[in-house]
Amino acid sequence: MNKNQIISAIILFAVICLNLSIAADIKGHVDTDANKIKYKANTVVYIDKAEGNFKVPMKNPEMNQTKLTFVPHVLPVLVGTTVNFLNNDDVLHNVFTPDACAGKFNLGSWKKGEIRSHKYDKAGCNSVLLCNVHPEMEGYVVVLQNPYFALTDKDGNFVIKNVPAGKYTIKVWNEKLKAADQQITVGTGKNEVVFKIAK
Ligand SMILES: [Cu+2]
Repeated sequence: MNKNQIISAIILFAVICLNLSIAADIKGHVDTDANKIKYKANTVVYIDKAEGNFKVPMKNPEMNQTKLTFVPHVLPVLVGTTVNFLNNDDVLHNVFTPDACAGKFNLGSWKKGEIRSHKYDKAGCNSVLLCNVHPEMEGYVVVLQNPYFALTDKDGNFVIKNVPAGKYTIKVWNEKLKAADQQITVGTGKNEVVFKIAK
């Protein structure tokens, strides 16, 4: 390499490093009408599509059956993730879903302290979880194409961490309510989004 080639290579390397390092958090909240504030929590906010090869978490996320409820009520996961279903109650529980995109599985019934698992391999699948022992039990698994998602807290606040710079469509999923998609350019400005969720 001559001197110019070396300088070019150094500049190229610096530009690549700079690009890789530009990532930002997207912050915001969901708003709704006063009679629907309970739906502010458990809303999934997510980047619709992002490029990259994403790794599922080393440790399988857990969906618990505790005091006759699914905890968390809503579990967002990256496509390819295996979810562990753990019974924490003294009674038998079952887990099944009638949703085709999740494979209409029925894991059977099992007792306290035991875990059964299911792998979610279809992005865009929003599936309900039910228990055939307790018809009132209901939970959800939301399967996403990329790891840039967050679940709102009880006040509707969320933070999506470390989103690479770029233009994205950002969406919400809620068990009952909807909101219009929005466009966001990460890497410039404040990276804040407010969604109004409604019927
Ligand atoms: Cu049950």
